[in-house]
Amino acid sequence: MYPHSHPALRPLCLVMIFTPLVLGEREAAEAGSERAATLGRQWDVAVVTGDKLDAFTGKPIGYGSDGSYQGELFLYSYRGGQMTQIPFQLDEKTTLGEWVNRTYPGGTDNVAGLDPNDELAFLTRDVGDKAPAGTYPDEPGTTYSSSIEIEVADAGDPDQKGWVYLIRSRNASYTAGDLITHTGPTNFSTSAPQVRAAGYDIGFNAQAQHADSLYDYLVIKDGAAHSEQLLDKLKVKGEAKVYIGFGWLRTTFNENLPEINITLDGVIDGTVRVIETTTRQIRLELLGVELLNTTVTGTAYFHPWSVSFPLPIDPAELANSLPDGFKEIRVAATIDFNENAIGSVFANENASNVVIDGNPDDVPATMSGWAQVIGTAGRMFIMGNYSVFEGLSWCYRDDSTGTVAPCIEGVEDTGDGVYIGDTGIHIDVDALIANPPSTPTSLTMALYFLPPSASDTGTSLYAKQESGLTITAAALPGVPVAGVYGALILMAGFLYPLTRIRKTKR
Ligand SMILES: [Ca+2]
Ligand SMILES: [Ca+2]
Ligand SMILES: [Ca+2]
Ligand SMILES: [Ca+2]
Repeated sequence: MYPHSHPALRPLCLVMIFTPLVLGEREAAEAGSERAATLGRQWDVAVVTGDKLDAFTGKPIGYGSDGSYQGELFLYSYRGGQMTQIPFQLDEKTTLGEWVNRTYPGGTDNVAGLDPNDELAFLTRDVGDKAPAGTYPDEPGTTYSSSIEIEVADAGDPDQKGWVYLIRSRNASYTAGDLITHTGPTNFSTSAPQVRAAGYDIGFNAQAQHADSLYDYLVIKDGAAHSEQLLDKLKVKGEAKVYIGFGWLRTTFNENLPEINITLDGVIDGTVRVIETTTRQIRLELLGVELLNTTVTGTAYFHPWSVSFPLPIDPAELANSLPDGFKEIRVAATIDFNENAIGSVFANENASNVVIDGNPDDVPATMSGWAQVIGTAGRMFIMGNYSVFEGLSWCYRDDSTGTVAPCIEGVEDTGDGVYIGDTGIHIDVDALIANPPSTPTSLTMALYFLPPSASDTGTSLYAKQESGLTITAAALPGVPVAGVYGALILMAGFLYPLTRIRKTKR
């Protein structure tokens, strides 16, 4: 390593090389005990609404028809003493609260520029240190005018925090990459849409019929390497008592019946999230009589390592909207794997070390806030705000012979016809309606897809989701007037009134 130095001197060379480095680190730690980023969130997307960024209200945040960012606000993280641009996106909502779909079908906000309900999204893993006042990026030829400091803290442990900087520039460009893509199609019946993210690919496989179905394709990625497709499919089973003229009849259904037609209403394909809005037209016919014909609009949020599906369930509203001729409704929504998941291990709050092997297990029906499936192909977590709702229970089936009773008795199983670690929630709609949460809340299910090498567990990830984030923002003073540019600006400031006076005199 040091061919010209005497062997006895080599340790000294090492000391000389490392001393400044060690001192540098110590200085940073001492000077910045409150300034170094400590937020331990690897997998989440943070969202800041425009009302917190009011110093930049009205500033351009638009995207070109090719998806390129055309706005004047850019997001930076301060790390290693430098401002570095990080992946971010700015999504707009209309005054009606509807997403402005810039990818498909394309539209514009009725309030131009940044306004209170527009959203800035970025990755929590990208937060950096607190920057000294007046720190701006050092990019040759790029000028910056002002900055908002955004602090992101773990609401459950406020000592864990980090910062990002939203900085205005008229001539900067977006350089931070794209971590997620919504693949092409806008028609579910003729194509196989997927979301391809840094941590996973999810959607429909090319062979299936899609318009009346649910996802059947999932790959958890580990870096660039793809592992096996893990999903049999997402499934829905249900039962209800239906009044048919002369009395009540128990009927059952799965996701293939009633008739479900999915329409893709809109897509925002950004760099850190994809927002997909769909309408499902649900039609149920029994003995030739149409019993139900309704539409449900849903929005799915795809992030680089997770997907969330907030279901706008207001039990009071649900009670009013149910058709009169229905009662005793139960629904189960589950994720069933294929044989590639065999050997993975399932656990939730009430069961541990449940090996997915196609042999039945004893998993209690007691509700759990989270579940995990961990195997060589990756780590999957299911979690939600289930604890605020009544009437929920856990449903788990592992049985490669197809003989175990389904979560809802008598409902024909879909997909490959066997259960491989089929797991999800069962909702007793009557109990849900009878005991509504004190404030209307969306039932949100989130799925995380992490590489096998991740150390997260259901317990640790769920605790973080439960506590949430506290985000505050503060406008910083403008760029200090300094150097040649400062002199030029000052000169221009003096000359401007003079030129005005001269013109007035003419
Ligand atoms: Ca708006
Ligand atoms: Ca706007
Ligand atoms: Ca994208
Ligand atoms: Ca199956």
